[in-house]
Parts: sequence; structure tokens; C-alpha cells
Amino acid sequence: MATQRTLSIIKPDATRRNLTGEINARIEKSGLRIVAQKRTVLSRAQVESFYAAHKDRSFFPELCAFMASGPVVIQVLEGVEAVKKYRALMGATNPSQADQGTLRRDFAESIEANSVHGSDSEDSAQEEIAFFFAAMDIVG
Ligand code: 3AN
Repeated sequence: MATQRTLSIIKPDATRRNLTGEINARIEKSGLRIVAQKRTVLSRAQVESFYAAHKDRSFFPELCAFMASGPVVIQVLEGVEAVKKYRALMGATNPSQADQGTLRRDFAESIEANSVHGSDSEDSAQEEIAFFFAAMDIVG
């Protein structure tokens, strides 16, 4: 099984509640390795560009306002089947439908403020990682 990289974002609702360490402990316990990391506040323009695929959805303006509303921790995770593994650790988009023990089930406030982002495919992982990190920023 292939080693992959995926992009993770700990969202403003989670940084506000000081959950970065708890979320990262679960990421590391799952076997994924954090190989790049930065804490920042994204501009509205950066968020709109990152979420461009969702620009026609009704919740796009609120989603962009939320993601720019406070600090985020953006990370590259590495491991076997990292994309699928991290999606499983996160749980479903809607926390009320997320499995027991997943990050979203345990930490999300709502379908919008759902604590974590993870790339949904290998192709989007490559695009999303390149959006935030240069190759020299990623240390495996
Ligand atoms: P996921 O993050 O699980 O891949 P997407 O890609 O469908 O889900 O949605 C991207 C983000 O948009 C979600 N993480 C969530 O913050 C927000 N979102 C998705 N669906 C809704 C919704 N119905 N209402 C508000 N925000 C939503």
C-alpha cells in the first residue's frame, strides 16, 4: 500500500477552543505523521481561492467568512493511504452523521464549523498541498 500525503486544516472553531493538541494527538496515534505545519489567519481571498470548487454552493459566503474568522493550523500528513485514513479519522461532513470516535463527531460544532478539513482524493491533496507549502517546507 502506497505512502501518500494529504492536506489537513484545523479550522477556526477548533483553534478557538484550544483543541489543536488533542486533534494532533489523534492524528499521530492513527499512524499519520505531521510533516509540515503552520498556524495562520487566512485572508478572505485565500479562502475563496482554496474553496473555489464550492463557489456556486449556497453556503459558500458563510463558509469563507468562517474560515477567515480566526487562526487555522494547516498541515501536511504523511502515511500509508493517508488520504483515506485521514478522511476516516475525520468522519462525515455533518457531525450528526459522523461515526463514533471520529474528530467531527467528537469536536465539530456544526456542519460548517466542523473542526477539520482533509483532502478528498490524491489529486486534490497534491493541489491543496501545493497551494500552501513549497516542497522545501515539507520534511518527512
Ligand atoms: P468535506 O470537508 O467533508 O469534504 P465538502 O467538501 O462537501 O465536505 O464541504 C467543504 C466544507 O464546506 C465543509 N468542511 C464544511 O465546512 C462546509 N459545508 C459543507 N456542507 C455544508 C452545508 N450544507 N452548510 C454549511 N457548510 C457546509
